[in-house]
Amino acid sequence: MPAPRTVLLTGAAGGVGTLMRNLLPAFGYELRLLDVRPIEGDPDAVTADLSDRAALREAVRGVDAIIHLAGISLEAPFEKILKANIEGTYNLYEAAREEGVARIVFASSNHAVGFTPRPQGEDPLIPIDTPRRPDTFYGLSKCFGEDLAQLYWDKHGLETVSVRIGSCFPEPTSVRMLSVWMSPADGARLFHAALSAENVGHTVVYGSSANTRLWWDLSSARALGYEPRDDSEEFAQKLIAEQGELEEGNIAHAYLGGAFVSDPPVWPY
Ligand code: NAI
Ligand code: 15L
Repeated sequence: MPAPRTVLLTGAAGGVGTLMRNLLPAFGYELRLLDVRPIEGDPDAVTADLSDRAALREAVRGVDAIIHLAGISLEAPFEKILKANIEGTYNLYEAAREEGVARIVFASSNHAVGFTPRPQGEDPLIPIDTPRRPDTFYGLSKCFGEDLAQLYWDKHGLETVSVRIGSCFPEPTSVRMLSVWMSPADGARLFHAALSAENVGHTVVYGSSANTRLWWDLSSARALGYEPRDDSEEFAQKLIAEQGELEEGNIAHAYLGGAFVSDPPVWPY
């Protein structure tokens, strides 16, 4: 695939979308923005819902690749997840297939494997092929997205990098996030690697910085050319002083997905 230049960024009004629309142009991308919410300051941004197939088809026409962030980003009633994350992602893949888009970078989540026990002590890092264990309907929708990506690669030759993002915020805000944080700058580096690596087929990677307290194996991301530069450790002392270390007996500290495993999920994650 020739290096992509024009990229559709769905979910561009959201937290990660706002960070990425500021950071990705420095890598040489021309971004087309889409969200169900209007985006101030960009008169060309597409305001459309993922249920609007005609609008999606028009939005993807002529782009080289898509970064798909749009959808519900936390746990929600199944009916809402079904519409936005499951049917919405299907609608986007169909539009991409119909318009011949070569590659999608899909914002999957650590919550696709959220019920995986977190490594303790000398335990090995969690491999990328660990069995999926969603912790929520939200995580289940990310499992669907990853499977949809595999199907569209196998059947239609549409490539995807599924990025199981940890926590992408300007700073980690919990002790758990010291392990799963992806700095915005590393996020942009990873999305760039996912857009520009050759012959990715369907590749699944964890999305985080090179954190001292990392829980998972970043080698499939590094194989794309991703070289993380940040480490959450600079925030450790302050967060541990405020919140204490992760306790073994606390269910919200026992699994990769943090408090998403409890019913209902409770902050802090
Ligand atoms: P967010 O909730 O801030 O942004 C999501 C955006 O999608 C919003 O602007 C919203 O208006 C838009 N959207 C929702 N439903 C839509 C629909 N039906 N049609 C069109 N647009 C719609 O979420 P955030 O944090 O920016 O996350 C972006 C993506 O990355 C999400 O898919 C999320 O699941 C995933 N992710 C984020 C993580 C993080 O740490 N922020 C961690 C793991 C995954
Ligand atoms: C996610 O998948 C969410 O979209 C995000 O808001 C965070 O909660 C993140 O996971 C996390 O696990 O911290």
